[in-house]
Amino acid sequence: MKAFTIDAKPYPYLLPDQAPALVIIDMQRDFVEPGGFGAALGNDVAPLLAIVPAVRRLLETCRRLGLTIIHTREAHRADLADCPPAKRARGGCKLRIGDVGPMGRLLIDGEAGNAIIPELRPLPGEIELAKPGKGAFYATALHELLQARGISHLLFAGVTTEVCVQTSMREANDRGYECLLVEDATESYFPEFKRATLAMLTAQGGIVGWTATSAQVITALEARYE
Ligand code: TIU
Repeated sequence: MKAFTIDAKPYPYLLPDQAPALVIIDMQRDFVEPGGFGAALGNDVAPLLAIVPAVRRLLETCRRLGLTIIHTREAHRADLADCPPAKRARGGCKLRIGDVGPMGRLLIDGEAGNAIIPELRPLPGEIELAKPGKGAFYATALHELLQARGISHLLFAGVTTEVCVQTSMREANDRGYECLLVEDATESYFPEFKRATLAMLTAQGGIVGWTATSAQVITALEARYE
């Protein structure tokens, strides 16, 4: 039988019988729109909005092919019980996690700014996970949800490349998942950090995993699971 692979770096990524899950990290208004947490940290959010069409194409393909889809949000409880004081204090910004910004309380579950952007809003049946950390496995049920579905391969997209995406991919790698980051479906506030992250994940024979473009991923997924 033909082996189906994604043309990826540093070498082809083998697609298993049990399709990978798509994990979209933190495409929430807090990071992608002006007036959110990302902007409060002093960042220009415009580069992050630019990846939305690529993430959307990937999401639509995975939906059509029936893949498991996971959307995460970096979110804290309204009472901040799950936000370490050190995380809240970090950066010494005027607006901190839990403070009221133009889109409601920053990084608080249920606030307007915490919602996933409308273009990528989860559909019924897709998993939406609030996560209190940078990594998607920390203090969430993600590992158990994936294990229950027999999923061993993860395709990552979302923001930001070197913070929540990279942390989540490293957590997944340590738990035994075969991880691929979709290059044009992830972005950083710092272009040089994105470049460095893609390079370090795939260096040393794919020490953390693989990267490929959304076009390469979509072509291979359609060939394998259509
Ligand atoms: N600041 C930054 O680059 N990222 C975060 O704080 N969270 C995520 O990456 N989602």
